[in-house]
Amino acid sequence: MFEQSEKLLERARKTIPGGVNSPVRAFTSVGGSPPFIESARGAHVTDADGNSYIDFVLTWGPAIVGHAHPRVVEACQQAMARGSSFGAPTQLEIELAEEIVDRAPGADVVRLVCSGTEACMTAIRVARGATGRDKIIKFEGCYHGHSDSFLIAAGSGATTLGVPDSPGVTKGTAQDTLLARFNDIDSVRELLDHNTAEVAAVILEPVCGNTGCLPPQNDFLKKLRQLCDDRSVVLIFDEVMTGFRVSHGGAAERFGVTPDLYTFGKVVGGGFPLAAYAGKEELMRHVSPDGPVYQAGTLSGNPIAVTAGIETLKLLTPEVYDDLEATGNRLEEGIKSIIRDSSYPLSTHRVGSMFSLFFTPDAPVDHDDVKACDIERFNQFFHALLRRGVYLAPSQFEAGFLSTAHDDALIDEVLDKISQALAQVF
Ligand code: KE4
Repeated sequence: MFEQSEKLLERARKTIPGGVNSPVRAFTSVGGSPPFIESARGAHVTDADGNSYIDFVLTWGPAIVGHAHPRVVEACQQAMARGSSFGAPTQLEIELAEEIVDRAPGADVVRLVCSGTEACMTAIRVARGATGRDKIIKFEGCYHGHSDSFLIAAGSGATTLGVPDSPGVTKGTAQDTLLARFNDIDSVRELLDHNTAEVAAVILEPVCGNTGCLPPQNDFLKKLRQLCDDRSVVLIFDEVMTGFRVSHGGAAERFGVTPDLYTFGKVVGGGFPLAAYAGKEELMRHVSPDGPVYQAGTLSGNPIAVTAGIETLKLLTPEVYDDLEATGNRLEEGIKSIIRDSSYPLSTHRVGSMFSLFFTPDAPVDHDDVKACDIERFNQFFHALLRRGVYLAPSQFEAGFLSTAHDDALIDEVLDKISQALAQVF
């Protein structure tokens, strides 16, 4: 079933770390070797052995209108014929910036970059530059890309400083990152009390997507907003995953809480290397050349990527979000029905068109809960589904995504395969 992919992996390992250009693709956590994908269209991807899969990874979120949407392909082909990059301002960048400002509550100014990592790295630089403070608070289980300030593990005590979570990250960097617990407002307040006036920003995924899909609970975002206001701390929503996915205006619109700064990625680039940071005028005017906070990029605002982003957002009308909500609900209700009928120790979370099936009976509230899942059984389930032609994210700690190409028939087919795969592993 995977002969060609296995050969390609062996060859790839010779010249690329782990044979992949991003670690999660290597299937390290689920075991086995990854299918090498050759093409994708709509809700399906096809690998080097000709196996076709219903795709719930959607290149980790961007393919919300399905892979290779004809409107996006056509627009990018035309843009390519006009030249791929100019290193100069273009009207297209204004159009995308205006669309982001129009959608994201409280966003006045936008800077386009090439990756979510770049967006998040710069957003905290803006907060630090604007406040003159060094420390940031992030949350265990939230991922904001691979810049040093975010590759940090929790210190020994609840209020101790962070420690490096990767070789190459310095202790000095780690000490400026504090770790709180998602959905636990007291853990944030405690860090702020112990680090009075040193904290520039709190950054979080408003809906976690990097420890499975974990929604905010008990008005967590509203309480966080109030706490940041009370302490004059910048609140940053990392909406690289949720932005323009969980609603027309992202999580900020869905949950009615406006951050001071945003980061966007994935959907906003329509599958091309494009991301953005954005936010309030008084903060974003600190960014060079308006202000002294430096950030730059050769391919920032690249016309092909911007074209893909614009075309994707044009397709994402309010009605389309209603359709995505209905598709997500169909999948969620189907999974809940399987859990009810089988009594398997499973639970699920969904926010809009992102979801997770957790191998624990009580729906997780935070990262610790997800770490307590039956990971081994998830891994068996993952492979049982893959062999049935359903491609979930290869980790219990990732979220699944739906697109406009996932119609009811596909959802019903997948629910049947989920039932079969669960029966195989329990
Ligand atoms: P990139 O640098 O990978 O474009 O974005 C980093 C990032 C920032 N913020 C959030 C909320 C994110 O989810 C991400 C990247 N997400 C992962 C998937 N969990 C990308 C997949 C990968 O690392 O290969």
